[in-house]
Amino acid sequence: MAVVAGVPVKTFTVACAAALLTAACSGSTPTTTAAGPSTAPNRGSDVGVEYENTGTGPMGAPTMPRTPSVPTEMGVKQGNVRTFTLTASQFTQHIANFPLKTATVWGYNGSTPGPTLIAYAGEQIKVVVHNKLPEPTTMHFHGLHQPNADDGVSGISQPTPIPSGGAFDYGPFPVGHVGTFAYHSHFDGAVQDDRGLDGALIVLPTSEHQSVKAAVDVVMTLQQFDPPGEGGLVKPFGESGQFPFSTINGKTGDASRAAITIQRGDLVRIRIYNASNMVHSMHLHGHDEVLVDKNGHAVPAERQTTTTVAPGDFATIQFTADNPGNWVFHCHFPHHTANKMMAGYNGAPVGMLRIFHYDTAPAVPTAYFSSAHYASPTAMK
Ligand SMILES: [Cu+2]
Repeated sequence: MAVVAGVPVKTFTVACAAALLTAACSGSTPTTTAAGPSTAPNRGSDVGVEYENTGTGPMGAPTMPRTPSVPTEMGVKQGNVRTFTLTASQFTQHIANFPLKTATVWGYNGSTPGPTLIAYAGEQIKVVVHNKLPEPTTMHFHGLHQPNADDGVSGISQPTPIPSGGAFDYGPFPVGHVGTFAYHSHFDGAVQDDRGLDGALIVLPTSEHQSVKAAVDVVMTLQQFDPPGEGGLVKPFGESGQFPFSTINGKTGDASRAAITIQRGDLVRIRIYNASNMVHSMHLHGHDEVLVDKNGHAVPAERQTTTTVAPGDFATIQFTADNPGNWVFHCHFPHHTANKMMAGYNGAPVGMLRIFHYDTAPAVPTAYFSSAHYASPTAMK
């Protein structure tokens, strides 16, 4: 049983039983009469000056980010409020090709990471979370400047977590400045986060200088899992301490089914969110990767060969596509590129890796995206 600030929070199992009908508990049911837009101070309301003031020339719409293997969710816009609905539950997901294919995970709307939420600077967001997990949960908005009551820390800013079967409305609150952010559970995190309750949240500018507009904008959430066997429920940290399956967007490289196609001359943007327990060192072959943004704020452009991303960090890197071919982008810890830890699985050579494929280059061998990869004597190992 989880205990937060001395309070055994798992005792709340039914939404607002009569004995629990307190103001805090009433907030655990779906509401249609939520308070109006927050007037709380919001340090993030300096709507994205960094991005919007970078570059020169005409302004235009930004490129819509895409998250390979993961849905994009724009929510429903009414007035200035964009409402997202997320359901936390347990399900089976294709995470790898070898030596197992599926694992039982926790996520949102049937995906781990959950859908990438897209909002625009200047908007307010509201997130309705339904809990279909077997235990309580909460949602925290990571990197945003939400009001304290919407921070989702069980037992502190959210006295009563969302009970199993319940729901909770977070916001509306100002989404703040442009950048790459995230959402994740803040209840029993060493279980819930490690089972997959996380996702990316992107705040776009309404317009940006076209000279800095990316032709391709991809979101990559880094995760690691320890399934006990085919289809099994992934182990939380306390049971495991080992995370032998290193993934991007919930899949090993081969399980992603497709390379990311780019064209010569493209400016390619990669938004990285590290939702795992470990540092990753993300490396692109054949190009300089340029760090342009850390944790939602632009940084002086820095050319580098690897980008170190700590747990909970965001980093945005870019590269100019000037070297046609099929190029891998991967964590440079060898046991994360492959799937191997001190204990657990051994022999799954493709982990936290994706391929950028120029449209003029030979196709990536189809065997790479299937179990046949492992039988090939020339496969990457
Ligand atoms: Cu790594």
